[in-house]
Amino acid sequence: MAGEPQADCLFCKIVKGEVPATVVKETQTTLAFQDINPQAPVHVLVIPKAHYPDAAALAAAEPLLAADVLKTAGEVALQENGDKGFRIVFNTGAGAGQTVFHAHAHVLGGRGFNWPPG
Ligand code: IU
Repeated sequence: MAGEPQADCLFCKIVKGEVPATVVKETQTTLAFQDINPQAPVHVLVIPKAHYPDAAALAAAEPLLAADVLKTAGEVALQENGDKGFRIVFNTGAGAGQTVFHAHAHVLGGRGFNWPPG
């Protein structure tokens, strides 16, 4: 069923505490933890605790939960990087570079970013 934990999902295992992660913020509906392979001085992943395969599926099924993810992302950016600005990235689909198919926001900060993105 939509939103249910998936046995083979790495981020569901992090939510359940079966795989360790460096958690920087937790809310009732979201979890934020350090990316294991950081691409910037600040690189935090924000996920809904419920399982949706990507951000678009999450927003379509549970728009308020998608908003929770964005809210937590903004709070984490402020917590980790002050008011210096940040980038939120949702890689959506393998063709766009998504490798973990549990919706997640990359919160990136602490350096400059190019536009258009690479
Ligand atoms: P992507 O947008 O699906 O490519 O992002 C997946 C991210 O998950 C990527 O930045 C990885 O470094 C990160 N990650 C992680 O933090 N811990 C892990 O055990 C694995 C991937 I596998």
